[in-house]
Amino acid sequence: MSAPVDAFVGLGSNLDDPARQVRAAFAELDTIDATRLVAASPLYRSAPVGPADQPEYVNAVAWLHTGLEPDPLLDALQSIETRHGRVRGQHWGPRTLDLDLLLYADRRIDTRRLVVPHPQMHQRAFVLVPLHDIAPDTFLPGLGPLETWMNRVDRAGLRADPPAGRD
Ligand code: ROI
Repeated sequence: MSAPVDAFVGLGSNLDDPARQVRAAFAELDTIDATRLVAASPLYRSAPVGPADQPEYVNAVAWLHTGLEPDPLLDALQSIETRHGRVRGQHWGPRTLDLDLLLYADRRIDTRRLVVPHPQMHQRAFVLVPLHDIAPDTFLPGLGPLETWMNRVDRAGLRADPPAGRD
């Protein structure tokens, strides 16, 4: 095991009480071996990217400190997905829980299994906005400051869950 590093995970669900899936997943991320949940972003409702004939998503981002290397961390994420009843079906289809490794330390990784930074993260408001909530100074290796992408991304279709301004 190596010295702990920062890693960021994108959470998404659009089946079987999505907000419950995402909240439970935060707690499970904190139980991964040699890994601690540093921060959990607010939850957002987002219109589906990809096929439109599926329910809207709940999305969020988790900040982890982990002593695991990327591959064992990915194994742990996939086992949490499986426990949530994730079935790999239609490409870009609905899912009970999706856990994407977005960022791992300041590394760029490109293997058969894993591409980090996550290839579409800089174009997706449902990733950028919750990431910015918990870690605004983040730098995306090979892509530049998070702030730059925040200013470019289209936020239509994304809204806070629960909506702000009510208590
Ligand atoms: N769309 C939204 N809004 N949120 C997601 O998490 C998400 N995940 C996916 C696809 C199907 C691409 N669309 C999504 O995997």
